[in-house]
Amino acid sequence: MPQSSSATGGKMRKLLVLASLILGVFGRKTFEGHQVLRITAVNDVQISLLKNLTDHEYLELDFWREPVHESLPVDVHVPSTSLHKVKSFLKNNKIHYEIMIQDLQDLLDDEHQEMMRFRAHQPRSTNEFNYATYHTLSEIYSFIDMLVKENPQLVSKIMIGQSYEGRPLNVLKFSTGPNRPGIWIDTGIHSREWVTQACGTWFAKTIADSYNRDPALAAILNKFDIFLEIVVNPDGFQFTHTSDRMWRKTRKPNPGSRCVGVDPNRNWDANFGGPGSSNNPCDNNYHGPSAHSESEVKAIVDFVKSHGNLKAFVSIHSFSQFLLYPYGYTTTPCRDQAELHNLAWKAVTALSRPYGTRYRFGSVINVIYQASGGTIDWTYNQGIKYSYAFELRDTGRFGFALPANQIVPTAKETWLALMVIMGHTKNNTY
Ligand code: 0X9
Ligand code: ZN
Repeated sequence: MPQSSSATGGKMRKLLVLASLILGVFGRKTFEGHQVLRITAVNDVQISLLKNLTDHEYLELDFWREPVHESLPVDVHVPSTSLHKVKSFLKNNKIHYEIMIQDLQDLLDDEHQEMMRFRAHQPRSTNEFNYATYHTLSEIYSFIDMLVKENPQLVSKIMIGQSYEGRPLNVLKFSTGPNRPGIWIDTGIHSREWVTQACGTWFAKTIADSYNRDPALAAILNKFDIFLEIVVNPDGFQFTHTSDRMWRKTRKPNPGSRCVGVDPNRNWDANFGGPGSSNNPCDNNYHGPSAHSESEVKAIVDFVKSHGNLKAFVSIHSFSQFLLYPYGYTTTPCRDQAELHNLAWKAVTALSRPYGTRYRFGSVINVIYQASGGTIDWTYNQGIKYSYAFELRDTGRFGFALPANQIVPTAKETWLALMVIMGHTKNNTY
């Protein structure tokens, strides 16, 4: 009896190992017991201690907001296996921290359940589409097709390229006449920033519906085409749904490394490879082997160049509640800093109106940190004056796991800021 039970035990163990291997390959990564800590450093010494933490790869730390200087809190997602080590390190160095997210998996379970509640219902039109929940990639692709079908005079779909894994890179074009200058808006370049793709769908619907209702939007659309790419990084987005909700980068393998993916917001030819980007393929800020190495980035580069007449370029991220303009790679102010600053102030003022949401604004390097190879630095240097990046809600309570009930309010307030930027672009383009 004991013998056979231990034999069964051995088999069981083998089965368990096999199951966990299969789960490792095909399953969804769990974040059970993972916490997000908010660390407040009070001086340079503590900041550099925190920066050193990033070198310890075995800790598998995922910085949601990186250590830069004392004025900004550091948010770090810590796996359960590293929690004890990280907390003792902080205590030993008298660095203050608080727990922002007790158990990341609890939040993601809520998010998943909320998505499942609506799963049974397949929308037959963009009116039936639920803007207040998160959607899968295929749901967003169907949404795009429905919107085009419903508004053939106004909306069309352009495929500007293919992702590394072969998915279409779809851009919605809103146009009321030929040969117009263009305004570009993108969401989802970082795949885990789910509120951005969700806002992208809301913006698309709003543009399609408001052309006949909102004179301010009609005035913009009578002069400009609007291009909207809702899922810039579809491979990453798909991966956040199937395997790792916290995936940020592209999904291209890196030869010679076990780590996959490039940070598409470090991959642009604007001081490519400079400070504020990493040459380590395992890093979340890995710049990639060369500028525009990622087909998702190259597709936009080719589009911008071949269009040749984009007047505004707005790239939407989350989180932190910032409105940013160039530069990220240098402290040298950009030529249009005064105008961009003023316009940003007007935009965040409009944004605060419905819910009182407060944004900081300024250049990337001043407001956040030095970042090389970023989108808007490249577009600005291409001559697109109104180049902006948003970091949407929130300021860290939920971070990338923003509850779905905040999607529509976030979209509504952001839309007001976008209208200010687009209106100004219209009034100042000749
Ligand atoms: O690090 C980044 O890429 C951005 N923050 S995020 O948490 N969304 O990843 C900040 C850089 C902002 N600069 C540009 N968007 N160009
Ligand atoms: Zn981002």
